[in-house]
Amino acid sequence: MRNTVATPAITPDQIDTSNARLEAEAVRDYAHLGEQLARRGIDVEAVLAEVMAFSVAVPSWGLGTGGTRFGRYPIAGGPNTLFEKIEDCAVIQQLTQATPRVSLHFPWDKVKDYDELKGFAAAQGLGFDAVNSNTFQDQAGQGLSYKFGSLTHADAATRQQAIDHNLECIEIGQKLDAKALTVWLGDGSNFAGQSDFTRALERYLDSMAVVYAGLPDDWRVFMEHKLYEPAFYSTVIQDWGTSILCAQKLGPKAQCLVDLGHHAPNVNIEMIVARLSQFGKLGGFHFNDSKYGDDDLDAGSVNPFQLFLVFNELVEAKSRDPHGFDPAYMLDQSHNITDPIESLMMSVGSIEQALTRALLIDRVTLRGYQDGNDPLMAHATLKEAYDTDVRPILKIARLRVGAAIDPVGVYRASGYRAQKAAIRITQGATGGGIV
Ligand code: RM4
Ligand code: MN
Ligand code: MN
Repeated sequence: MRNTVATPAITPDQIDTSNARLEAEAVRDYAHLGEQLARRGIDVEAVLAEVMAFSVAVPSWGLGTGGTRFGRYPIAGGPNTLFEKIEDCAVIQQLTQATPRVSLHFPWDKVKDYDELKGFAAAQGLGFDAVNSNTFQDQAGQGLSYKFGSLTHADAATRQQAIDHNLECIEIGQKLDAKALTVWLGDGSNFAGQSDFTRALERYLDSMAVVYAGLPDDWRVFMEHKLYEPAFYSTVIQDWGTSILCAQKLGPKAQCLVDLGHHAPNVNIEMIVARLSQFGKLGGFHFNDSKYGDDDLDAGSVNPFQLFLVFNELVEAKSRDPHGFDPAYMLDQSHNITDPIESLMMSVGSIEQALTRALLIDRVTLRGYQDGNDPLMAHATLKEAYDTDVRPILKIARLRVGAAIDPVGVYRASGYRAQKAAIRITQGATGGGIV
């Protein structure tokens, strides 16, 4: 069921008119696929139910044209304030009905009145996901600089400032009914010898223990590892190994967050997912895609097979622990040459597609081939699922939840961005964007 909002930017009528045009074909394709899947022993309605229940959070910082460190190309009608970003998130939610939560980043998203913000979002059918702290930049008027680190800084007062910021994020998050804090920190070094690896990690653990102690009972803290950048010689939380060690040390509320772009090229990320979930430490996900580094490209746009393999592990983990396994799914992308609303909606589709294909894997047969040492047929079992065109399932799922069968088509036809261009100030193309 579509959740109805008072004054939607895209009217239900616009969605229904477009759906009415596409429905008959989608229904036929779905029936045909259902028949094919039934021959494979799969109940298409059960798969559909899982796809309909899936949701992923949208990052506030993904709504503006993020750009690269070399520059930005803002679009006319792009959002300037958090409230305008929320408006854009509402469009994504209306058209996909799969993104009911927004992930905020502080201090970027600080506002005067969080009740007002919560009400504004709720009126548009939106709530809030994990809050993100930022100690990787200095803010105007900030007392102490993070140039040489934040939570791991050699100076105790600087560490305290970073701790206080994280505690403040928790406080704000509580006002917004968020249930998790994500900590990604840029701390590291640019020169061999600049930093003592062990002492830096000790300081990290000491700082995080204070942040951890500030978590409400029903909250979690996610530690997001990243191989390099902005530090180019060493990073304190550089990989999942360091991340899980710290999570284990801190306690049960501490878990690891996997951002798909935060690994060396060719790293087996699906295996990292398996390892973290086996030990109950997979807390969350940042979906995006990459070719070389933390490229923040649209999810599934470079390597959809990898995304499918990641979802294979997620579906497997869920089947082992249906009630306990509950990672926070979020998008984390930067859009420089596309309209962020379009990119984010396409990404939601790619993620749903990967999930759907993973749900088609015949796990009993796969296990048989694995244990019978038949690598070729084990792989063929995965490929059978991956090679299935699941788009009819996605279309029917959208239809049933009241979303648009063709979100980008309805969005373009609505003229939303042009309407916003008439009332929003278009920023100049200055400065670098999010890296
Ligand atoms: C980082 C990381 C974080 C995000 C920032 C903006 O590379 O992915 O999740 O908060 O970028
Ligand atoms: Mn991230
Ligand atoms: Mn990143």
